This record gives sequence, C-alpha cells and structure tokens, in this order.
Amino acid sequence: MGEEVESSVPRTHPRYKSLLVRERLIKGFEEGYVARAGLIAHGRGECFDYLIGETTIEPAVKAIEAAAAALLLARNPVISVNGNVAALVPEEVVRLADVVNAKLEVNLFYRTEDRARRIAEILTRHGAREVLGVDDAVAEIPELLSQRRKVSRRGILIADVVLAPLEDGDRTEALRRMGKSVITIDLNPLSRTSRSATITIVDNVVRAMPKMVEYARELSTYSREGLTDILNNYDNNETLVQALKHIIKRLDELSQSKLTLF
Ligand code: PTJ
Repeated sequence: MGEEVESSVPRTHPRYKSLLVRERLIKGFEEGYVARAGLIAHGRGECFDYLIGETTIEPAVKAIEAAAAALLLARNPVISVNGNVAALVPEEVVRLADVVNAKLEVNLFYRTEDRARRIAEILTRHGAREVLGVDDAVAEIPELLSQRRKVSRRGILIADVVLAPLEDGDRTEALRRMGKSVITIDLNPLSRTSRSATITIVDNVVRAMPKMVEYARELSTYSREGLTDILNNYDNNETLVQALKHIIKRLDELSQSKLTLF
C-alpha cells in the first residue's frame, strides 16, 4: 500500500487494518483526488469483504494467475487507474506495470482535469516513468456516455488487455465490444463489471494487487505456451460461481456457529 497515513486508530483495535484503509481513502478525498462516490463504493466493497471473510479466496488466486498470464501475453497491456486505486495501491500498480511492461493510464468516472493530474503525480511519485490519460485523453470509447469514454490514443484506445480495478459496468461492456480483454478486481461477484469482464478477481484490491505483482514476476519466466495454457484453462463464469459458493458456505457455517467471525 501507499504512504502511511497519520491515524488516530489504536493499533490494538480489532479492525485496525480495515480502518487504516478507510483513512487512506478519506485522506485522498481531502486531497481532492478520490471521488466522493469513491468513499461510498469502498463501503460497498467492505460489505462484500465481510461476507467473503477478508481473505484471498481460491477462485481469486486462480483469477490472479490468469490475469498475470494475460498481461504478460498482451501486445499492448494497459493498467487503468482511478481515484480509489491511486489512494490504496499506487506503489503496486507502478510495480506491476514494470513487471508486465504495461502502460499506466488515468481513467475517471467523475473526471476533472485536476483529479487526473493529481493521480498522475501520485503515480510519478511512486516511480512511474510515464502516465497517460491526463492531457492526452482526447480519444473516445464509442457508445460510452460517461467521462470514462475519454482515453489516450497510445493507451486504452489501442490496448488489447486492460486491467481496470473497481470499474463500472458500462465501460467494461464498451471495452469488450471493442474486442479488448478486461481484467477487473471487484469484491462484488454480482456486479455488472464482474459479470462482463474477461477475468474477475473477487478480492480486495489491497490484497489482490501485491499478489498480482508476485504472480507476474513468477510467470514472467514461463514460455508463451505455458502462459497460454494457464489462460485457456481459465473459466470466468466458474470463478464467479465458486466465489458465490464460498460466500454461501461461509454464511451457512456461521449461521450454525461452526465458524468464528474474526
Ligand atoms: O475515481 P473515479 O472518478 O473513476 O470513481 C471511482 C468509483 C469507484 C467511485 C467509480 O468507479 C464507481 O462508482 O464505482 P462503482 O460502480 O461503485 O463500483 C465499484 C465496485 O468496486 C463495487 O462493486 C465495489 O463492491 C467494488 N469495490 C469497492 N472497494 C473495493 C472494491 N473491490 C475491490 N477492492 C476494494 N477495495
């Protein structure tokens, strides 16, 4: 995760880690680069994380592996960065871009030029050599009305694989219609994004991103055939089914007092 934030939360608090993540987003909001709706989106994510058990489940590990393979195989991979991602995992997105040789592009649902510039500055501070999507977001994704339609000609417009954590369903569908593979990270296995992405990692971005870097490093030693095998054996529908089954089983066990919550 990014730089430490000043926190009034005592380290002994049982939900210390989760509260620190919240504070990081609040700080990003106060600094003007996390959208107001980003705070709400995070609350929705937290709710699903509770149901999942705040851990990286097996279907997510499979999706992370497939995602790393897809990024390594891509001709023009792009990592799309919004306000929440910049607040929570700036260092990891820069590292991942390095390992898989991807471009970094700021792409915002609630776009303002000020927010885009601030996010690019954060990525640069964490070591990014180039950040697209600020002054060069002059191309448009067809049939998309939100501000997310504004993309770089050298980035998302020509990408074959786009990693877009915490994405919205409309853009995922629009990118798929353009023939691109979309990898998303979304704690909600029922969201339109989760359902329409090529690869859905049902996990918290703060756990999934460091794991993606790890897997990408390991898989970067594989042959193209080895990576293609991983990708061909991946089934996104099955991943979503398994994530839902995990939640059902967990809630069933909790409701019979077979598990403790934390
Ligand atoms: O920075 P901007 O302007 O691009 O805006 C970003 C937000 C996130 C506000 C915007 O994309 C948005 O409104 O997203 P949604 O439609 O609320 O979707 C966010 C999805 O991410 C929801 O399904 C949440 O459950 C999920 N989510 C929230 N926090 C996390 C998460 N998934 C993984 N890790 C999280 N920490």
